[in-house]
Amino acid sequence: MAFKKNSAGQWVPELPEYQLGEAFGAGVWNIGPGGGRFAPAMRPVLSLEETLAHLKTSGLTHVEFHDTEAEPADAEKIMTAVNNAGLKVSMCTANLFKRGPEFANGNFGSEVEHSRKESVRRTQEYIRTGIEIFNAGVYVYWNSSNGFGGPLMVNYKDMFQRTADGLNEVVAWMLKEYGPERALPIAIEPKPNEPVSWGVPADCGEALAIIGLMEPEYQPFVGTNLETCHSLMAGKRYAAELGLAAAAGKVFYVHLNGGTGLKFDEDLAFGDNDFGVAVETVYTLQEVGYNGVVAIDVQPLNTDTPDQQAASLGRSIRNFKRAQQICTERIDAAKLQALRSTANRAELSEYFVSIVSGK
Ligand code: 3MF
Ligand code: MG
Repeated sequence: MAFKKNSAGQWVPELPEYQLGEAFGAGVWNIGPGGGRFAPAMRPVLSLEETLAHLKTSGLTHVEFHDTEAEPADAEKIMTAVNNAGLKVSMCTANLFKRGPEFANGNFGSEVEHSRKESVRRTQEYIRTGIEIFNAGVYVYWNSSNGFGGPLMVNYKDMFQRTADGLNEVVAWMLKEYGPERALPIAIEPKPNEPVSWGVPADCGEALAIIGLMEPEYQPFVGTNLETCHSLMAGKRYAAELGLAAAAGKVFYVHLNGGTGLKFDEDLAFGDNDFGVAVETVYTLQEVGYNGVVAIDVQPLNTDTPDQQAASLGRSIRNFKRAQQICTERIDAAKLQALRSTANRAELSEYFVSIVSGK
């Protein structure tokens, strides 16, 4: 994508423009055999073409790749398959977590110089792929193993600054190689833990703080990609995190899914377990004026059969559209604002439940 200067002469991202709910994206990793440390694979491995076909028939318009699913050297060939499937690439992201031991101890913020250098190199390489081959909308930096595992394992002050410095180095390179007009918006995806005990940045606030530690000239090129479950894991309300990022002009992308409380990263379908969160999320996306791709980051349920490979994705989209219809048909913005101004929480709760329940 690109950046343009606003009337105040500041660089702002030219994000893909859609009607909210017109464009949905998902990573190829959202479909597949499943399985992990505590469950076996439940479904057959699919080819790229089969995966893309499942995405398309589930209502997706865009696809996301890690550089481990779409290596730079294979990107041209893969982009042909994406075009043949009638999809576009909304996001690309270097896998700085499941590639090798070099990232076991973090990435941009690591105490290990080789890890920092390799993180920057992999990120630059995939931003190049995203600009030159995928024509991606954004690049996402998920903190993943960046953080610390226990007492005094890192110099805390340096870790935060190093994470900002890694982003400085990537943005400086990107602007030199492509200029602002071709630069790819970089969205930080914060997560408080997993795979590391304390992830950095843990939430939206820390992501914005790290952007604030960057060189001022590079800050406009970095924003956020907030994920529902990650906010839940951080003990935050997702819609409030969206509001914070929006107040800073930093909602570059979103990852929606669902969870059942302060637990692990469940990556459940959006709206499945707390439809009220879905309604509040959609209304807040409307309130902050988000009109980019709505990306879904979910995992199949371990009971999903081979023909239910993309069931969580399709249900997430249907739940988003259900929530959107409720927002359109049942929320009177003026009445809600009037209730907010009275700070009458009983009335506000009554109104919200009447909206969600339709009663
Ligand atoms: C981890 C995630 C990741 C990131 C992905 C893109 C596998 O909890 O959510 O999904 O979204 O790596 O950065
Ligand atoms: Mg995610």
